[in-house]
Amino acid sequence: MNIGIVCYPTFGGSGVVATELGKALSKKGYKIHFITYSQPTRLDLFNENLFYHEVDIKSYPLFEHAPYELALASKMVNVVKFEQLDLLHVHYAIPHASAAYMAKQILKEQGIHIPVVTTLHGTDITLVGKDPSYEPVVTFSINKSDGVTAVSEDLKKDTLNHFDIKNHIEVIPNFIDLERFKKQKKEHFKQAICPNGEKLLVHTSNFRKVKRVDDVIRVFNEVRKVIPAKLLLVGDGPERDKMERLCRQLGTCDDVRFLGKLEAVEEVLSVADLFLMPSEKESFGLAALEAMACEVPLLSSNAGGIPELNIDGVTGYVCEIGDVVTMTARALDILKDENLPTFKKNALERAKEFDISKILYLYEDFYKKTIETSFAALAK
Ligand code: GMT
Repeated sequence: MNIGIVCYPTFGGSGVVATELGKALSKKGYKIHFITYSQPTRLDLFNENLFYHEVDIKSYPLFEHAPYELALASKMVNVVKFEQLDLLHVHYAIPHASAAYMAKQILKEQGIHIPVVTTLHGTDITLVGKDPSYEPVVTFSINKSDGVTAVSEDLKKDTLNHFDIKNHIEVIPNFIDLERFKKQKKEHFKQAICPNGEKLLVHTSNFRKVKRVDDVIRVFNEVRKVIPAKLLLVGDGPERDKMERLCRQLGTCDDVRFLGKLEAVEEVLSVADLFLMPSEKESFGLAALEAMACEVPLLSSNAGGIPELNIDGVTGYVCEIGDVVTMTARALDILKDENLPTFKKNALERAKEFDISKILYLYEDFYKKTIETSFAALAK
């Protein structure tokens, strides 16, 4: 099968899921064509089944905003036509689903039928998509997709609650490559960061407001008043400066390190004792799953789909969004020497349930079903 994958090529979760999915499918013999505006960050593997088509967004002094959606739709048309694709799988509704609809209509005029699968990832629904400036197009393009998936039951529910959706939405959760994300022997690294046996707390995100990184820092500040601890913050984004100021204000700078964007995040996770995800919104929480695969328990909020991943009292704790006091108490409970090994073991066991080998076939089945039903509908 020849499949086109469209995604944001950046560090974001949707791009990671799309890229890892494409890589895994290519290893099984599918021909995968990535259609993105730059090389996806996680596209670190090359084989005879992987292809990359760059979307060339031409600008012109007249345009205040370069028309990405048009360049993408045109590229999709050409790739479908010349590479004889069987399916387009677009990740993130805005504007990928609507660009796919336009490409589909252009191809129809040329006698080519291309089934489109849209995967909803979170903010395309819970934040941006709901906004009146996008909502009509999002609703339309979800309804016009031949197949729709969402990464958690909660995201499916949210989509059905906020948009007038006629299509079935299949839930296919995020997945993890346990070959890559596993605890590595990095004791020298731990020794360098925690020379006196301090407990190590880690947070990774794109430092957007919804991630509530300030809660991470506040919880850490309370934890270190009780036990010796260090905090590593991985990633970068709009809130970073503010977070640095908060650390200075709280006097935690000596115990907090901002590491910026990292490719090999699994190396940091390998030495962590606790992962913090206090997000305001989170459709799934892929970053937390990556931590759990490296045997790191999770202290999280109860936002969105996180409780579908983090089992309260087993793999970590789930707390109300913004409840820093309870989060601190729960963090201290996990970090107790008598509790930590069990939480770590449970986190890994839970992560194994999302192993890519268990999720990949759900996408394969969904592709086959979507192609069949869309051609059957065409024949009617
Ligand atoms: O978390 C982000 O801001 C990035 C965002 C994205 O679209 O790249 O991540 C979303 O998709 C991930 C992969 O499906 C999910 O694991 C994240 O939970 C989801 N983020 C939000 O819902 C905020």
